[in-house]
Amino acid sequence: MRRLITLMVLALASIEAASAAGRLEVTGAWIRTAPPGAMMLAGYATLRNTGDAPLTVIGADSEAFGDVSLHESIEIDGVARMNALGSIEIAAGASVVLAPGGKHLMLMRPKGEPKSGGSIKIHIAAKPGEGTTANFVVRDTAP
Ligand SMILES: [Cu+2]
Repeated sequence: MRRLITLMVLALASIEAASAAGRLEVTGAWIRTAPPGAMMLAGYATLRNTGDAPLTVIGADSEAFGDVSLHESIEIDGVARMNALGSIEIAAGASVVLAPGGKHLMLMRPKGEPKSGGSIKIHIAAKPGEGTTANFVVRDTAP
């Protein structure tokens, strides 16, 4: 009986952890292919806050890249530039789209060559909770 109760407590604890982690939903995740030897790629996805409280995306990381950061493309006087973003706020129930020409994941120093049709795991960190790991499909063009 004691063993059963212990198992139930463990089960409840893991449901709790899953709901905190599950508040960030990542869909349509993809990485644009780059010429061989490129040291910089970009990742895109729709980030949705399925929770009932605001969520802050605070960064990202992947074993496939030396560094992953949050970026935004902007145009100033007709010149395209990129800014690093410290974080991205997502209101309860809202989505933020990472797309070409806008916000994106800057993927630096790939370890190996991302090939079209392959997929790469990227962890997106968010608070509260632990964020989510998603499979990013490597593609030549936008889906
Ligand atoms: Cu960038």
